Amino acid sequence: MPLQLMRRLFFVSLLALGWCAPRTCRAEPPPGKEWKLVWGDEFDGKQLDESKWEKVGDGPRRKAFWLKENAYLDGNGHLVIRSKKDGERYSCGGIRTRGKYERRFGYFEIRCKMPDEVGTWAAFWLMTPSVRRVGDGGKDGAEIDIFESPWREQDAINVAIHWDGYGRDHKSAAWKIESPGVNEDFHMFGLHWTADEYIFYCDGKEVKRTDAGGVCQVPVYLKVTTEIGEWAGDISKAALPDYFVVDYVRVYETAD
Ligand SMILES: [Ca+2]
Repeated sequence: MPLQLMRRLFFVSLLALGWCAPRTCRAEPPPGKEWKLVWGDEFDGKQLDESKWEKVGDGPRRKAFWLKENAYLDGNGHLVIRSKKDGERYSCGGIRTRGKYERRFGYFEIRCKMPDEVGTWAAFWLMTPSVRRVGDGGKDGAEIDIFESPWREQDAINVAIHWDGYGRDHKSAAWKIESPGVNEDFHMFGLHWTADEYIFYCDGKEVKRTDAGGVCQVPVYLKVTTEIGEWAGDISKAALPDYFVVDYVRVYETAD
């Protein structure tokens, strides 16, 4: 068979299997509803849009630091969150919409590529100060982890809900979700949050449905971060700098 024909057959079969190029692969919100894009950031341009986001830091975070300088755009349509070591100090960073964009309910999605090294975990999460209110479960405020990725050497992510603070009364529900290939290339992680339940998605596929804690009924802000901590393994074994790369964050609501 001529080489050209073989190549063509190869790509045709990839298309038949649903393969698409990383930059052009676009998820849609869950089927069965009419969705409207109401907020988002494609991270185009050279400067982070600070009308939408605030950089976290500068300050200690767990045993490392969050520094503003570690969150920046690469000029090619991506947010980059860097983890690095200066002398003995490890740092990483992130962005959040606190005081700039807060909402309840809807479909929240990120498309991103994990860091390469052990010791850092990437996350897309929703947060509100009222997560600290004890009583009334998570209805009066919850931390909703759309995905956390502490496992460089396992094909899995974590999804979780936390409520009633982080002290004596802290409660949480978490699930380890098997996700083949999650540490390679770009992937989409989504949450459909209604008044009655949370539905988590990975690459457009439902992976968890829950109302743990009682579903949060108050507005939250969005956070995209990297953290350094033992949960993610031993940072001293990491080749730094390392990068968490985000293609977009989008929020949809039902048209009705
Ligand atoms: Ca509560």
